[in-house]
Amino acid sequence: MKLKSYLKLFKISNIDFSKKIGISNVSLSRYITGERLPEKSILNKIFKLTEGLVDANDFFLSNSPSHDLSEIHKEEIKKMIFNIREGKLKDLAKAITLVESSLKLHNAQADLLLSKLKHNKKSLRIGITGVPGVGKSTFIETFGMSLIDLGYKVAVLAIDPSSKRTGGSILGDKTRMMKLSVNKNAFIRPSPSQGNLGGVAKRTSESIRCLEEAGFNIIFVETMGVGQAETTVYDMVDIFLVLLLPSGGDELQGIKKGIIEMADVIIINKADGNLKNTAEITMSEYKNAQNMISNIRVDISPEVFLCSSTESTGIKKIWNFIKKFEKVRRDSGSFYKTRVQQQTKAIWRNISLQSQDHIEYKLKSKDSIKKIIKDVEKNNFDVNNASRIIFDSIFKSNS
Ligand SMILES: Nc1nc2c(ncn2[C@@H]2O[C@H](COP(=O)(O)OP(=O)(O)OP(=O)(O)O)[C@@H](O)[C@H]2O)c(=O)[nH]1
Ligand SMILES: [Mg+2]
Repeated sequence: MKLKSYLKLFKISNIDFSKKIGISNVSLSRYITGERLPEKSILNKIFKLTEGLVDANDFFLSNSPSHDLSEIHKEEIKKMIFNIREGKLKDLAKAITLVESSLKLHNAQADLLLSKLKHNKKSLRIGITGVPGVGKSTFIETFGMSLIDLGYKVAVLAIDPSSKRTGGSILGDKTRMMKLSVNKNAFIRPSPSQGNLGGVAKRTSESIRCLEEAGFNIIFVETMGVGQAETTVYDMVDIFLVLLLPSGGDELQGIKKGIIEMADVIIINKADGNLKNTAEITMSEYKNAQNMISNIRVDISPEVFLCSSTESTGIKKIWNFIKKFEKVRRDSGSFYKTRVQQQTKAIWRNISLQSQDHIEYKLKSKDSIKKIIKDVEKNNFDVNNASRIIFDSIFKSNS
């Protein structure tokens, strides 16, 4: 990063910094403005002092990949934020499109947008998982409508990197959530159609922030309970609901091992018609199998409920428990603490994502790297040395 940005970020004055590296304040200012280039020994000192955050390239290369937005683009974002706060859904949709986009300009605009959003401490983020067809969308429709009746604003996002959802995500979600999709207090955004799980997850957490800025106070994140996406969703929500079918154990239902242990609420859905009895048996099985349910949250234990999303039964009890869960965790401080921990996890998730992109798009196409790999293939070079050289070219640092 540029030295100027470093000093600003760490709130270090020019005078203090110049003293630390043993130069005059005037010289430092010249390095910062680019009027002069620091010599090797000074560069070394700056590198060490900033733990590698500021290196020689930051002085010798002009503004690396330009993230500078024109005034028009900045103005556009300002207006967008204003409109989002006014509750204009068109601007909200545009903001989410920016966040989901992979275009460089959009990324820069999204960065600016996200930097201006407040941290919403009042919203409740609810993760919902379960095998395809268990009734997640139908549950969200019924539950969401009852929350709107209570005065909440409800948003729905879906995470599914594979896009193998029944009926295609847009059509599937909107037809399963007919009433919500036309309600002015609801907003449904189907899963971004492509990308790896990490990428989809990053865009989902950023979309959550946009939704909260627009005043949506209940955010549902729907995901299928068969893949790896659940832990990712778990790390971006406040409470995690697992929907089950009225039959057998979770393994029989094809739900991934470990997901039940993550549940804050287990819901046996489709407890209606001739499945009602089976649903009751399934519920008592789960209630009695407390040892199957580990207690991740220290302040409140998970509970099991029956529900029919089509007949709208059991919804109230579930909401009461969710409210209790929220209150207990807010009172104990763990609610917000978990959000903070989730942010830290998100930082590392984003970094590993960017590293993957860097390797994929920048590194693999370099002629020098291609040559090293060819040499390894021809047995002229060993794997260990080759990986070391490539690794060093990513992380050029003494540390
Ligand atoms: N009898 C009964 N049927 C239900 C209930 N909830 C959902 N269904 C039906 O189950 C089918 C699947 O419902 P969805 O809500 O699309 O299920 P989903 O879990 O969102 O499915 P995917 O998004 O494909 O993973 C639909 O035909 C629903 O009408 C319920 O409580 N009772
Ligand atoms: Mg669905």
